[in-house]
Amino acid sequence: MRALKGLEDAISVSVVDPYRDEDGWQFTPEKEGCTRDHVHDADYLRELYVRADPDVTCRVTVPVLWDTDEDTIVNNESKEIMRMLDTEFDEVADHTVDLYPDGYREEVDRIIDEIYEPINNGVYRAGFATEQEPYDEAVDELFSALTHWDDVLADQRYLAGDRLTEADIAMFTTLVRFDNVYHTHFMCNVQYIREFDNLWPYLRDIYQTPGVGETVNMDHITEHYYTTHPDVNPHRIIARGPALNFDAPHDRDELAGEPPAALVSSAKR
Ligand SMILES: N[C@@H](CCC(=O)N[C@@H](CS)C(=O)NCC(=O)O)C(=O)O
Repeated sequence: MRALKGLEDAISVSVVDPYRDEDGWQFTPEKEGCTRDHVHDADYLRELYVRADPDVTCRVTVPVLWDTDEDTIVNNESKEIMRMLDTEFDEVADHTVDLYPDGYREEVDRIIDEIYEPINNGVYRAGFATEQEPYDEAVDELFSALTHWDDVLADQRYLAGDRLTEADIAMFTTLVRFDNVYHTHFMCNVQYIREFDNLWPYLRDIYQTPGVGETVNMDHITEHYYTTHPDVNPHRIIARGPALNFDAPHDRDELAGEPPAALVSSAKR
């Protein structure tokens, strides 16, 4: 969302080490693709949580949106941060892009809610299940939801119809990790996304939307999941495949709708 809105100059991004040990998220700028903490040069993310609230007892999670004026955490819930970046920063955004447009808002909220439990959270419910029944239930719900959206996407370019919206970003974050991580590490192995007729081209379409693909670091994604959950993968071996070509043509532009004009023109500049 930061890239789609052109907020790179207004909001810096600090990238933690994808490997998280018992001390939690760490800043290791020497490692490929990682950065220092641009705001306070902390070694661990928990230092920032404590700075925001010395009595903090919550889990130390990413992402975090930090307010440099107030010197505190604004929010650590990704869906809410996504909405804030989309709707609250237009004065400092480089692109005139609105992914929560009037006329679509109810539908966008409905879809974000509808995909959260079976899809975004469903992969975690399957992967962290410690009994057969909850695993089966999560996998059933996950694949029936994916099949439903695969059908919907046969006739429309985006989840809410002909416009790219926040709902697509919410779906994208799960789909882009799916075949390399959730399929194998979280045992969501009924089908790969690349085997779905519409979800796979749709995933490539969102990936190829100017600004989006550059934010995906598949090495970080795979290192994080395969090395950080010892209960699930005690030997921390990183599964290698599959090699997906997210840049392959997708032909979704034959359907009604197109990426926001401001993105297309800024990509051509
Ligand atoms: N509600 C949060 C959950 C974030 C979350 O669980 N993040 C994971 C990374 S995938 C994390 O930081 N986990 C660390 C932990 O649970 O200790 C959101 O979706 O933004």
